[in-house]
Parts: sequence; C-alpha cells; structure tokens
Amino acid sequence: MILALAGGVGGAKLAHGLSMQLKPRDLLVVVNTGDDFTHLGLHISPDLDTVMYWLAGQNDAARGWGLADETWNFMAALERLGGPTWFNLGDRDLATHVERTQRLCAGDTLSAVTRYLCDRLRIEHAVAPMSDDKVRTIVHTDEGELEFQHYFVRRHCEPRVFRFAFENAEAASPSPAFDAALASASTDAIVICPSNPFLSIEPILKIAGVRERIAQSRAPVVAVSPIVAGDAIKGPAAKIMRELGREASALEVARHYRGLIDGIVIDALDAALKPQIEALGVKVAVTNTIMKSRSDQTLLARTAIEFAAALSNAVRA
Ligand code: FO1
Repeated sequence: MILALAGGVGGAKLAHGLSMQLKPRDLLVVVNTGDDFTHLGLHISPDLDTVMYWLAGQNDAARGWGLADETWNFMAALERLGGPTWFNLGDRDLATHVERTQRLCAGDTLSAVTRYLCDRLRIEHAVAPMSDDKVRTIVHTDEGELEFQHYFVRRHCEPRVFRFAFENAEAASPSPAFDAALASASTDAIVICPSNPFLSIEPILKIAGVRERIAQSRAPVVAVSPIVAGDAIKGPAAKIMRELGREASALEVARHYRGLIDGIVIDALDAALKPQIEALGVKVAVTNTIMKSRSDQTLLARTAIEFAAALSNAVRA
C-alpha cells in the first residue's frame, strides 16, 4: 500500500498517476486541508476538490483546479448583485461545495463527506483529508496576516511572506484513514507529491505526531521535487523559498525534507545536483518530473514507486 501526501495541482497530478499504476486497495491519498475556508457560507476544500476531480478524470486541464466544461453563470449573477467575485466558483463545482457543506452541517465528518463525494464521482482509490479537525493556514506577510485563499487567490501571492502558521494543527488528529495508514505494517512506501513543501505538505506534517511517525516509519519515504531548474512547475513555491531566504532549488527541497525522507526524485534538468543531495544522506532518482500529459503522470508515478521499492530492498539487504 502506498500512502501519498498531496495538495494543489502538482499533488493531484501525481496522485492521478499513482491511481493509474496501483489497484484501489493499494493507494491512499491524504490531502492538505489547511487551505479550506468558508466562503459565501460554503465549506470549500480546494485541495480535496482538485485531487477528486483529477482522480475522477473531470478536472479542467488548463486551469489545474475546478471542473472541465465549466460555466460561470453563478459568478456573473453574483457580480450583478455586487457580491464578492475574487474567488471563482463554477456552476458545476458549486454543487460539490453545497453538498459538502450540507453534510458537514448535518454532522458528518470531512472524511465521511469526502468518501461520499468520491463514491458519487466513481473514484475507486481512497482519498482522505489530513484531519477531520479544523486546521487553517495563515500567511504572515508584509501586508499583515492573511488567510490562505486571501493570500493565494485574492492577492495573487503578491505580498512578501515572512512565515506560515497552521492554526490548530498541533491539536488536530490525523483523519482515521491517515492514522491507520501511518500505523499499518502494510504501508510499503510514503510518497510526498510535488506539492508546495511550505503550503501544502507542511500543514500535513504539523498534525499532532505526524512528522515523527513518518520519520520513524519503516516504510521508505520518497519526495518528488516541485522545483525544477530553479523554478516552480506551477504556483509560488520558488517565490516563497526566496522570500524565506532560501535558494529555489531541488537541493533546498531535499534540505527542507532532510531527516524525513530517504529519497528524492529530481528532474533531469537538475541531474547535476545529485552529488550534493546525496551528500545530505538522501538518495536521488533522476527523471522527467514535468507532468504535461497522462503518460508523464504515469511514468513519474512508476519511477516513484520503483524508487521506493529499491530503497526498501536496500534497507532489508
Ligand atoms: N484558484 C485560483 O487561482 N483562483 C480561483 O478563483 C480559485 C477558485 C477555486 C474554487 C474551488 C476550488 O476547489 C479551488 C479553487 N482555486 C482557485 C484553486 C485553489 O485556490 C488553489 O489551487 C489551492 O488552494 C492551492 O493548492
């Protein structure tokens, strides 16, 4: 069984690749919910939405988030009424948020609602939130403290970042499926998807006990670098790294995850970094990590799975 940690579009793409390589019982995708927020009275879980839509094959490929063949009548009507239009909710996507909100209000957990939505979208592989407890990512910037979506979407990641806080993370418990996978002897590998290490993966690691349990896991832990040739494939990871005083490189990603990961998959464009990363005690696999097509997703997933298996055999040998 492979436990994948994901958030954002890069995470969803690799999760989709893993789902094409593995049987449903052999994959659990655990998703960041630090980006969740209440908007227009609706509970929005953007990273869960993105992973679900990719696994269901219903994602909008160009945007990365949201549904394909979307229409925007609701947003146009909202604008006419003078409502807030900085966060875009497509007409079809809206149904997900309404149904999720209704079920949460009726007392279901986020895990149960996610299972239900995945079922309805005919997703066979398991997807779970990192926690059923509320955790919120707050971005400390030169414009003050911003809730995540206000930083990311409303302010287009423009403010300069000083640090991130993950409200309530240390008091939150891993979701039941995540907890079981961390405890299970059947977890053969943990894959950290090429998601933003600071915004998408850190909130998951901050949940009570999670970082320690992953670091102590007997399963090999493999990360895929979201930084290629000094830049992020998508999103603000490189900008944030520079603002935090770090260089934007796959080497720095390996330094960031040092002590947690056994190996890292880096892009062929960064092959020259391999010796420096290995000097940190982190094994390196080099391949194409830019996922432009389904076959790129499958190949990267296969590389990550095979790399983890090789690391596991090396430990046993
Ligand atoms: N991202 C945007 O850049 N602009 C949007 O208006 C936007 C709306 C949105 C609605 C539902 C949803 O599930 C995701 C949405 N996203 C939007 C994506 C989301 O903000 C980010 O991809 C993640 O939070 C970062 O991982």
